[in-house]
Amino acid sequence: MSKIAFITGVTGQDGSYLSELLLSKDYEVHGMIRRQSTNCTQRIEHIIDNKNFVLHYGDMSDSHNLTELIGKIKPDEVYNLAAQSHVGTSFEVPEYTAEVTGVGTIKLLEAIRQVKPDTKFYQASTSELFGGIPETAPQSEKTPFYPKSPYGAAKLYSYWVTVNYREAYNIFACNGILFNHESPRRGTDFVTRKITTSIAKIMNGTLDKISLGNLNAKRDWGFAGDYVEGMWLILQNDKPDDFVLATGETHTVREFVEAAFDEVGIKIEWRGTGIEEKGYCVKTGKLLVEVNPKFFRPAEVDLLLGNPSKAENILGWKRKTTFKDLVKMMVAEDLSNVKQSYPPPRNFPELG
Ligand code: NAP
Ligand code: G4F
Repeated sequence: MSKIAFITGVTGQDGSYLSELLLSKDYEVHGMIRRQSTNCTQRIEHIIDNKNFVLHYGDMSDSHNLTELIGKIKPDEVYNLAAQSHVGTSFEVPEYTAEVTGVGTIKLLEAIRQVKPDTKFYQASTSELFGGIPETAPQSEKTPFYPKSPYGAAKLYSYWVTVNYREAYNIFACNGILFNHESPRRGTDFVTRKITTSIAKIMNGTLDKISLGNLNAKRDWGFAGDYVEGMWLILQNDKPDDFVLATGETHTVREFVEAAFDEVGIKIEWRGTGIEEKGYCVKTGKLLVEVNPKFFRPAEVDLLLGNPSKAENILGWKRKTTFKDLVKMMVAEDLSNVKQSYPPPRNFPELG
């Protein structure tokens, strides 16, 4: 009998990679999608006709719908990936973020408790829980939490209700505390993909320069494809537990910019400081990167650097993709997207 998985957030970056992974392991994969007026299935288009892949309409704000889906699907494993996942946007829609990214989790856990309590539950927790306090780096499962955004605070609630349902009701409920993971499928309003899509447009002649916020922020960036394997391993462990998944390496946004331009043969020279800092092409002197304070956040997470030792020792998980290979993969894919389509794809990095 193949196992049955239910994924919320199946149309997102991680949902698409996780679906592929589980289908390759002969799972029957059920995914929840939101009804939208435009197509939201871009990332799963290639698997939508797979006979073991089933989509259901739903929303994290609708507890009746979640309860009905758990009853109908009777999943062995639930992966709760749905969220308003953009940290900057969470300052603009804090209440909505709390509702979906926070309270949505307890709606799903309650559905499991009431309808099918032997379901294994994975919660997409995040390094944003740590708040990037420099003295605490590298951050592990033992590092105290200090979220710095409505998103982080909503995820903190979800983290604790996951632990609580494990302790109170004996549900196999686990947190994956994942550090930033990226890919060619990353939303274009996150900084890495904003940089790589913008570089593709610059090379195509349809954009002059990239406007960014805080260039000094440091992130522990890995490849999403590696991280979904970790999610699956967390639910295959012999007991429910919480795990950090990270690379153990950190880079500034500035370093990501340099590495991405390097892939198209452009060396960046930085001049000026603070909001006057600008990046120029060493060869031509052309202005390619500027700072725009509109992308600063009301509170910032300065430094994320994870310690994945527990996952490495207990689950045998390890990231495979290096920082350089991740950047290479993302730039190459965006360059080929721009070449393939005319007019160039419309995305909205200016909102990120
Ligand atoms: P993503 O690309 O933004 O995907 C989010 C998913 O959630 C999308 O499928 C979205 O659907 C869905 N969603 C949003 N609001 C919803 C609602 N009200 N009801 C149902 N579905 C809803 O995020 P991701 O990068 O794949 O991340 C997956 C999860 O891991 C998220 O919970 C995120 O917070 C967490 N996380 C991510 C990272 C990272 O670096 N990527 C690190 C740690 C934790 P639409 O397509 O319809 O918008
Ligand atoms: O790419 P970001 O928007 O990702 P952030 O805030 O780290 O959050 C992501 O990772 C979390 C895990 O740690 C997830 F939980 C969360 O769901 C999401 O996937 O920003 C990264 C850094 C920030 O410090 C931001 O201030 O880049 C800085 N940044 C500088 N300029 C920018 C920009 N971020 C964005 N989005 N856009 C900019 O123009």
